[in-house]
This record gives sequence, C-alpha cells and structure tokens, in this order.
Amino acid sequence: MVDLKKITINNKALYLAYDQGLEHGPTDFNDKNVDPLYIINIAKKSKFNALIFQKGIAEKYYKEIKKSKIPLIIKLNGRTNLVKGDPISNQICSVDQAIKLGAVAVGYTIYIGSIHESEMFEDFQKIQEQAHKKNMPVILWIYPRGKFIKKKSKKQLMAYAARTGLELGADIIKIKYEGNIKDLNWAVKSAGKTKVVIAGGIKKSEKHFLKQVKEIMDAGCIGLAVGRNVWQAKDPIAISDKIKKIIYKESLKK
Ligand code: FBP
Repeated sequence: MVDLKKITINNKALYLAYDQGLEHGPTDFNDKNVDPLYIINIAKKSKFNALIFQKGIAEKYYKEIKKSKIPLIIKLNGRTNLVKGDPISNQICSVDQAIKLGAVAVGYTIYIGSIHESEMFEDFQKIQEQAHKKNMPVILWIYPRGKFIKKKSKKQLMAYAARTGLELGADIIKIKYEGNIKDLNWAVKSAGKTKVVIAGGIKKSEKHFLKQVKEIMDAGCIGLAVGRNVWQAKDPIAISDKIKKIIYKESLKK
C-alpha cells in the first residue's frame, strides 16, 4: 500500500484545487483569484494538506510553492471545455516531470461512460504503475460523463465511479457528491480501501456548503478537494477554517 501520510492528517484530507483555469477557462476567476500567488497564499495560511496544480503553474511558481511548504499534487491530464461531445482528457505531464517539479502525489481524470474511457484507462494504468514504483499516491478524479450515462441513476453512477477507482488501483478517488448521504455512503463502501474525497463544485452559500461538508464526512469520506467554494469566497481563510473544523473534528471522533 502506498503511504498517504504526506497528503493526509489523521487519515483526513483537505486539498485546494486550482486546475479550473484549464478545465473551465478564466471565467471562474476575478482580479484576485486569477493570480496563482493568491491561491498559494490561501493554502499556506490555512494549512491545506495539499495544493493541486497543472504542470504549467507548478513550473512557473515553483519557488513560491516550495516556500509555502504545502505539499503539491500535480494533475497529469487535462482538457478545455471548448470541445463538445463525449469527453477525453489526455496526459499532458509525466510522472517523472511531476516529481522534478516537487509533487508528492499525482492526479488524473477519467470520464467513465465516455466513448473514450478505454484510452483514459490505458494512460491511467501506466501512470499508476510509474507512480507506485516511486511510492507516490495516485488520486483519480472520476466523473461519469457522455451520452451513454443518461439512463443511470445518480446513486448507481456515484457508486460505479467509486468502484472503478478501486478496480483501477487509485489510492484516493475524487468524486462529486450528488446530495444524498446514503448514496454517498454506498459509494464509499464500493470504493473499499480506496479513500474518497469530494469535489466542491460551483460556489454555494456558506451555510449550504458547510452542511454538505458535514454530510460528506458522515458518509465516510476522508475529506474534500475544493476549489471555487474556497477561492471564490469573500474570506477564503475564514471558510477554510470552518471546513477544517468539520473535517478534523470528525477525525477525532473515529
Ligand atoms: P471545484 O471545487 O471548484 O468544483 O473543483 C473541483 C474540480 O474537480 C476541479 O479539480 C476541476 O477543475 C473541476 O472540478 C472540474 O469540474 P467539471 O468537470 O465539472 O467542469
């Protein structure tokens, strides 16, 4: 088993995700959060368990990331949202390059249900083996997408995504929470020994988001990999503190 210590505390995790510039374009940003330094500073002040960047930001802001002492997770694939139809996300950074850039773990996205899923499986299999040879954890963003998933229930899809993560050898999977705690608990069970973190999604009210964080933890997840709900907040440090209280308090109970 790969050691998750560098990116967890008491088996719990809070990651700051900032790959949206590629996935969605700068449309998610304002004058402050368009600057990667703003994000590094939030992670540093709020002591996130890791920062998630693509290769380009990891390279250009290498010094600042290193100085922050926040562990780095590099996403190894990515896509823009300009191409329509069944999605594919190809590899754009190697495991070796991620290591050179200081990453302690790597991330990869697979869209299960897409007509291109087998190509992403193939890439993932290689990076999973390369990373594990170096004792590096692999985090799999696993999102059901494409025309074939339409008739399946949210419960089925969330659990299928989770189980696929276990079957493919991910150490942690990142899935989306569809709002039903029992369904999420079934997905966590389906993931077996693979740990589960949840994506933040579009910006919600603080009250709504924190309620979700509580449900996520009650369902058995180890935490969140959140972006917009933190760095789009008026006070990112204050919301991060509130999220951390829920995540780590739960960890003291178990
Ligand atoms: P957010 O917390 O901002 O939703 O970020 C989570 C994340 O998984 C990012 O890492 C990624 O860029 C984005 O969501 C992808 O979202 P989608 O595929 O739904 O557009």
